[in-house]
Amino acid sequence: MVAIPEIESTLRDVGLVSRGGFHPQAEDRVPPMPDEADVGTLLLVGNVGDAMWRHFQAVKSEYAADHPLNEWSRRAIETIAARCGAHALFPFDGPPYLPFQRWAQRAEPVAPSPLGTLIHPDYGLWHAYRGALAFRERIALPPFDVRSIPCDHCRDKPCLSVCPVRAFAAGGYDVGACLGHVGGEHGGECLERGCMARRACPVGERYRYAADQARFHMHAFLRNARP
Ligand code: B12
Repeated sequence: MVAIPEIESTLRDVGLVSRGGFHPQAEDRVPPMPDEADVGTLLLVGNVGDAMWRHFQAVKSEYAADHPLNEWSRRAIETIAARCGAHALFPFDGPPYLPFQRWAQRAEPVAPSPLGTLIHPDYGLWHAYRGALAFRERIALPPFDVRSIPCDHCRDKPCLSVCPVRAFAAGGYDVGACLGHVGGEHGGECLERGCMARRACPVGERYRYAADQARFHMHAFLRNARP
C-alpha cells in the first residue's frame, strides 16, 4: 500500500502539495471508484504560494490557451494517480461540480472566509485545489490539525471594504458586479495585480501569489466566467 510521505514527495516534484485527506462517509458525496467500489481514502491535492506556478509556467505554452492550468493539473495528477493506484478527481470537471470546498474542510483546518474562498491559518487565501486522489484502501492519515480560524479574530475585515464595487458586501459573492469591474475601464488594478479584496487579507503574507501568477488567474477568470 502507498504511504502518504511517498505521495507527498511525488507531488512536490511538480510543485503540488497534499492538502490533507479523510476517510469518506456517505454524506461526503465522494463518487465511487471506476469499478463502483467505495472510496476508502480521499487525498486532496493543491497549490500553496508560488511553487506550482514555477513548474507550470515553464511548460504553459504546451497547453491549449483556454484552460492551460486545468489541463496541466489533469496530466500531472493523473500520472501520479496511475503510479500509486489511485483514481483522480478534479474541481473543474462539471457542472455539476464536485464539492471540493466541503471536502477541504474535512481534510485540513480551512474555513470559508467572508469572500467565500477558504482561508488557511498559515497560507491565508493563497492556495487552491488542483485535484484529489481517491484510493480504495483506508490509508492511515495524520490526526486532523485543529487550528483557530483567522477571520474569527480579524476585527476590521479589510477584505470586505476594499472592493470598489462591493461584490462581497451583501454576504454573498456578486459575480456579475465583480466581472463588470474587472473587465471594465477601472478594473486594471484587480486584473493585473489580483483581486483587491483577496490582497487586503493580512494572513499568509509570505505565500502571496507573484504578480504574473495573479495576472494569469484574473485573466482566466475574466475569460471563463463571462456568461
Ligand atoms: C463555479 C466556481 C466559480 C464561479 C462562481 C463562484 C460563486 N458563485 O461563488 C466563478 C467562475 C465566478 C468563480 C470564481 C472564482 N473562483 Co471559483 N470555483 C468554482 C467551482 C468550480 C465550483 C463551486 C461549486 O459550485 N461547488 C459545488 C458545491 C456543491 O461545492 P461545496 O464545496 O459543497 O460548496 C461550498 C462552496 O460553495 C462554499 N461557498 C461558495 N460561495 C460561498 C460564499 C460564501 C459567503 C461562503 C461562506 C461559502 C461559499 O460553501 C460551500 C460549502 O463549503 C469551484 C471548484 C469546486 N469544485 O468546488 C471553484 C473554487 C471555489 N474557486 C476558487 C477560486 C480561487 C476562485 C477565484 C478567486 C479565481 C481567481 N480569479 O483567482 C474566483 C473569484 C471568486 C471569489 N472571489 O470568491 C477556488 C477556491 C479555493 C479556496 N481557497 O477556497 C475553488 C475551490 C477552485 C480551486 N481550484 O481551488 N468560481
